[in-house]
Amino acid sequence: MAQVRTQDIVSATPVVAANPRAPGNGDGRSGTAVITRTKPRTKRPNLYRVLLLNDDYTPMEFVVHVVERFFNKSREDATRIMLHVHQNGVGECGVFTYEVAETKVTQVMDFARKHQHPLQCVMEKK
Ligand code: TYC
Repeated sequence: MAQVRTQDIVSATPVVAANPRAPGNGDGRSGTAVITRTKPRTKRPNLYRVLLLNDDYTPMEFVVHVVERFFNKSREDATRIMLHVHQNGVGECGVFTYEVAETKVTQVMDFARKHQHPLQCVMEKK
């Protein structure tokens, strides 16, 4: 039996309730025990790419601004991403958990609509 380290106990799910009818021994405790799972079970979140789609009308400078503003990219990285989308039709701005990706898409779409540009932003499960 491997040593139990408290930092490995990631779930308090009882997996065994030992000997529930054990007689009391006068110590005031019930005579039951709960064994918790000790195997580290890390579960990775599902990840989503946030993509920009090319169109013929949104100004390049607007797209660069969007990538800087909502994806925290430098002007140089934002320009590279914009040019990649312009030349390839689609490009990745970042990879996020579901709720963060959804928020980015909504922010970009709202901002584009407010400025009357047809820019499209979508998310795609990795
Ligand atoms: N194709 C656009 C233009 O020539 C620029 C552009 C780039 C638009 C990226 C959208 O996601 C986009 N003005």
